[in-house]
Amino acid sequence: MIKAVIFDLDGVLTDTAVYHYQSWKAIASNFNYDLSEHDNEKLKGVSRADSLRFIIEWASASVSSDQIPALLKEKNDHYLRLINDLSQSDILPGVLDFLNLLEANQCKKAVGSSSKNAPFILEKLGLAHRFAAVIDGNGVKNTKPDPEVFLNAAEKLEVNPVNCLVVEDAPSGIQAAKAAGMKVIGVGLDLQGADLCVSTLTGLTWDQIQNI
Ligand code: B16
Ligand code: MG
Repeated sequence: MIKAVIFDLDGVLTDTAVYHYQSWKAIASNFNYDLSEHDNEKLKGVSRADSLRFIIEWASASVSSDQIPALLKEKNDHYLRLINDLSQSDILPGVLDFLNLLEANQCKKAVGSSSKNAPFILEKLGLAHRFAAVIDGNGVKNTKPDPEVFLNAAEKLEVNPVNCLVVEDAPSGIQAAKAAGMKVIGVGLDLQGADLCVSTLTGLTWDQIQNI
């Protein structure tokens, strides 16, 4: 029985992936590396610091450890400029109806995101008040694919992990949810390991959720 749903943020509640991509592309160009969309897929759900590590490795760049904080700040400043105009109109299709469906069935709701900008983005979207718990990149030691973010959310909601359903768009997040012992809906194509794959949350029913 599903008693709680834990939502990933970027790629599930809103599509900020394109802004992460543009910001990382600018950072990668410092290393003369042309970051492809294929590369960017591998960064979805991955923390800011780990994403930078991947890009440095792909670019075979030599970057000293004291340059890292400035690069992370440059990336985030760029990203924050791009998401400054985010609003309720940027909530992905089906999300509001799905939240209403869960509320009508007394199902608990949380956010489990790798993003340190999650509280800011939820405010911009006007969704912050819809979740009983928000666990994000500020509150975990180990980010996805580690299960910590989802286990913390389940603990905060006081729901056993086996009664939790995660909604994710990234392979790292699906791995994290499975490692937490939870069911997963994958939003997007080719999401291996998800119990159910959908292109959007539109039209999902309470029965479907319970029979995942
Ligand atoms: P930030 P999610 C993840 O959010 C993004 O998918 C990933 O691309 C990003 O690098 C990560 O958050 C960290 O984000 O730089 O804002 O702290 O998909 O787990 O909600
Ligand atoms: Mg995501």
